[in-house]
Amino acid sequence: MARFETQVGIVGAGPAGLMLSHLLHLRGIHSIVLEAKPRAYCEERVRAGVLEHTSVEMLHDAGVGARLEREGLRHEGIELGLNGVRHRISFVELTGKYVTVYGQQEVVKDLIARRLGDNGDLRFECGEVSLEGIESDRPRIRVSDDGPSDEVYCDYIAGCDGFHGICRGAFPEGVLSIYERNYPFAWLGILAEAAPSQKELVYMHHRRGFALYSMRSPKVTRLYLQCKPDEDIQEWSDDRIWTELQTRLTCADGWRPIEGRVLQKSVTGMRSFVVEPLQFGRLFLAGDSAHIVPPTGAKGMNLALADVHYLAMAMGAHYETGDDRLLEKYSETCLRRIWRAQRFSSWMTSLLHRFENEPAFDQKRQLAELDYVMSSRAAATSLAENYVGLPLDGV
Ligand code: RFL
Ligand code: PHB
Repeated sequence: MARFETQVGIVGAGPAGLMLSHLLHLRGIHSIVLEAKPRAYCEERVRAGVLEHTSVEMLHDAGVGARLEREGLRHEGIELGLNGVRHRISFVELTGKYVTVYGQQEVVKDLIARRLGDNGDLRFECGEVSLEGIESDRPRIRVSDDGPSDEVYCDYIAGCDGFHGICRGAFPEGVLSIYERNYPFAWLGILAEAAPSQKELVYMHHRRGFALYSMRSPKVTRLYLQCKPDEDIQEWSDDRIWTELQTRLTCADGWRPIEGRVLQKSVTGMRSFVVEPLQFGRLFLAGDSAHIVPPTGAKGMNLALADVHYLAMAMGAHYETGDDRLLEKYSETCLRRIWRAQRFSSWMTSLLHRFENEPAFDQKRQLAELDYVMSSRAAATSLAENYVGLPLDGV
């Protein structure tokens, strides 16, 4: 059995764990990151694509924004569509801000490269992890591989291990309150080798179900279709996917996505989920380990980055001045932003998806809501302000 010492033990090398490790390093705080999967898996997993204005600034300020600056696609608005008619919402005009399309795996690659460049301690394929002594002032992470287990002694543990991780489960029974909602649909997503046929994202409400047109680069598009929650991907040939995408996305003015080779396809469930509080003893949760939003508002990765921004600041105050007030308020500070993002994400989801078996009244109300957002500057400004991201100082 080997014994390691660090200030902060971080479980998970997704955007939350890696960014936390980097932000702590900038403050002179040592961390060890324990990741179950291989490095290549973390760097290739296709997930989020939209970075809020706030997240872009955070990455720049932390000195990890150079490639993002060069390769990220600046989007000054989005289009909302209703049965083939599009309406543009201009973020720049309504808020003075914009978002950047840059794949989550690119953020992860940049952070891994930077941590390793700074001699950071990242342990991929770490084996099975369990937590001990989170109520003591020297909690431990036990790591068991084939041989005898290792122990990582820490001042604090950060649970950045995503929704299916183990850290949330390490809270004693009865401490956590769970708030959740499941949706009666999922997203079938594809990555296609096809040039974007227009510059901005299109969120389309269609009578056959929601569709989203997005992209990753000047050569790769990313598209999603609302589907059944238990949809079998095997039943979706590439032809069937393209036909359905064209049916839902083709617009009255002739715009349609360009087709290309399907590089990857998957089905993602939709859920809203929050646990409270985010901290118990010396264990702090951040990112998807504490909350999930449906992807319609493009908030998940951004929330993960905001959590660790607050956590690094709070740990910084502890080590620099011995002031623990920010650590004590960590959960409350994050939850305010998390609930605002939950509100926005569930609102965008209910605005744009088709809810089968919904009373005719609610279907009419939904169409009136879309009409309102597409025709009122006040309503469009509210959408834009939330989409580009609320300022971090204002929580
Ligand atoms: P992650 O990225 O899930 O990383 C957690 C890491 O922890 C590891 N792990 C463990 N390691 C050690 N021991 C264990 N026992 C472990 N258990 C797990 C995992 O291997 C993994 O490497 O969580 P994190 O860092 O909190 O980041 C959250 C984001 O990944 C997530 O919120 C976003 O991807 C959500 N999301 C979107 N967010 C956006 O901000 N904008 C978007 O446009 C957007 N689109 C999306 C999305 C998520 C999607 N899917 C697939 C869920 C689109 C989709 C389709
Ligand atoms: C994506 O490009 O993957 C994406 C974009 C916007 C969303 C969700 C996902 O709301």
